[in-house]
Amino acid sequence: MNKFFSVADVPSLKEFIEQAKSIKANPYAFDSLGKHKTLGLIFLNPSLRTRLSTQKAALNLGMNVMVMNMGQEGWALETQDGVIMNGSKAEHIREAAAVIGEYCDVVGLRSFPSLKNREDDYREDLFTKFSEFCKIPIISLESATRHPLQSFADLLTIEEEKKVAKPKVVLTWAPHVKALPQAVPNSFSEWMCVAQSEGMLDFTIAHPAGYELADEFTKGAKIVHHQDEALKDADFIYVKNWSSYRQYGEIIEVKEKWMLTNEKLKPTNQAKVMHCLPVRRDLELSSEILDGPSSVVIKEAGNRLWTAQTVLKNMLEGLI
Ligand code: AN0
Ligand code: CP
Repeated sequence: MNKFFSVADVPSLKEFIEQAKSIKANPYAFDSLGKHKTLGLIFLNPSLRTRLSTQKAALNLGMNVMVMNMGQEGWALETQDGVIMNGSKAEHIREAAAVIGEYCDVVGLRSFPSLKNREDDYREDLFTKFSEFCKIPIISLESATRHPLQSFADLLTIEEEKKVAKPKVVLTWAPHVKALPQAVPNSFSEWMCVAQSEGMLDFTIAHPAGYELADEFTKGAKIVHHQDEALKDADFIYVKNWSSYRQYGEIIEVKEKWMLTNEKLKPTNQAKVMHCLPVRRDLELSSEILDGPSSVVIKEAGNRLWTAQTVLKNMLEGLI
């Protein structure tokens, strides 16, 4: 494996889940696999979970890790070709990525979308260019359109927590004050659609009109505009805000109340509630749910470690 960018890079979802479970049961089984190998983690945006879980996963495999908050501490990067660099950008991505490739064996990159130009964001320009110029295996730590390490941990959490063979999984939109990327819901939906096609679960998306995700991520999902209808008999509810894809990056006013409460959980099948975090309490998700027995958000965040370790292990095996 030399690229982990989407579910398409995973040879078998079920096999990957089994590997993650086995690593979780025996975290140090491969603690020499990464000896003398260096992971570089490059962040253009903030992070708590992705940064710490990926770093810890690498340490469990015996790797060295270097972390750089490039958005704050690095030179401002020029990403376009053919420009005379007489403005504020001090370094071109061609040199910066190539140099990182000289120091590291594997690299992880986080780069959020601009939410201004849909075509540019969805072309994944930065990720594609970085990958081309660094010439080493690359892991997405959340790109403009996807967050695969998160989705993998989400699927592991569902597999561990499910009480029926084929649980009903619902992704529901939630309110927010800021315009957030579609990366997390795109990616979650993409992974759930593959899991559904392999008979692992049933997948429904609920969002207000105007918050449709791009079709390429939702193939096979049941999509409804009424949250109550979606929540009925749900086994898992995945809560997330995202800004509009159609009216790109905009927040469209929603009159109905979409924040999940204990009252809304009543018609579900004692659903477990998930969120990738960070979450804004009592805006996106009620504190009564976050502090109550339905929430699995901390376990879900904990699982980020085992899924990151699974991805790194597969990459290291490809380097030998
Ligand atoms: C980011 C997002 O929604 O993509 C990161 C989530 C992991 N969230 C925020 O910016 C609050
Ligand atoms: N869920 C997640 O990716 O969290 P961070 O943004 O803190 O890494």
